[in-house]
Amino acid sequence: MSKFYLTITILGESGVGKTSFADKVAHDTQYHRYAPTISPASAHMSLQVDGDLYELNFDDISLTPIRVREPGFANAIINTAVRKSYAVVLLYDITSEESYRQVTEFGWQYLWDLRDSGDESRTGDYEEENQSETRKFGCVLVGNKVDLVQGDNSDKREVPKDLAEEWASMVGVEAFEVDRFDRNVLEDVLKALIRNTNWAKRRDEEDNEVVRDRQKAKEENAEKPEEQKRISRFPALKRLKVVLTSTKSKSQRAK
Ligand SMILES: Nc1nc2c(ncn2[C@@H]2O[C@H](COP(=O)(O)OP(=O)(O)OP(=O)(O)O)[C@@H](O)[C@H]2O)c(=O)[nH]1
Ligand SMILES: [Mg+2]
Repeated sequence: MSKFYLTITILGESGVGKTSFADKVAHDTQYHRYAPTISPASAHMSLQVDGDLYELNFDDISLTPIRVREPGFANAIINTAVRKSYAVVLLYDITSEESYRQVTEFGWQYLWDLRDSGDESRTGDYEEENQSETRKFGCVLVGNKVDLVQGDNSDKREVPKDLAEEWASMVGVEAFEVDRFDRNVLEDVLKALIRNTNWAKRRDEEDNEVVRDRQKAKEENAEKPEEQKRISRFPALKRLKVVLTSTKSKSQRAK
């Protein structure tokens, strides 16, 4: 069994239940009183997935102060944490359409903008580092507080389940609905996230391999004499050269 370290970023508007999610799944505790998190809060847990052991660390990060550019908010630290993250939970509250819209529009854009602008390598928490060209990440879309729309309270739902599922499948992630009372469902979310993260990491490795191969070919090519360079740029030239040489020697023999 291999052991991996992974930091999971929980991203969403203030009050959607980021801290509650991490506390419930990591410590099986629930806080009923709302205490806004003022800096990235952390929780830890171990989870076995597909025969491997994952040591998980949670960073919960509120989108609201980033979005409204709250004065004094440590954006540089947050940006670096988000840019380096391999695994992201996009969390919204299913009783708040606004929280869904912000996380799927502003939050999604924010994640990709950081990757497009980031020039530093992500160190992540995976054991094998050196991911200088990595930019993909694992992700799940999670609607929280499903307990609030049960039975007679169904009219409190502001985000239809199929709307979220449609968006999720459009961007290639899985969608879930959870609440802070059912820890098993939260674990299922994490397992799906870890699998998606491993998939993203494999795609990154393949991309990196292509980049390395191209670089190697370029370097090798730079050392070759001019004629060989032309041939390696246009492999058809090599075949043509063989044909011409054999035609030439045939016609010489015929003479
Ligand atoms: N009914 C219900 N309430 C929840 C659930 N999850 C969180 N809450 C409540 O929602 C409020 C906000 O939860 P937090 O976990 O503090 O939210 P947060 O996203 O960490 O908020 P910030 O730290 O301000 O960004 C608290 O009153 C929680 O008790 C849930 O699944 N169901
Ligand atoms: Mg919080």
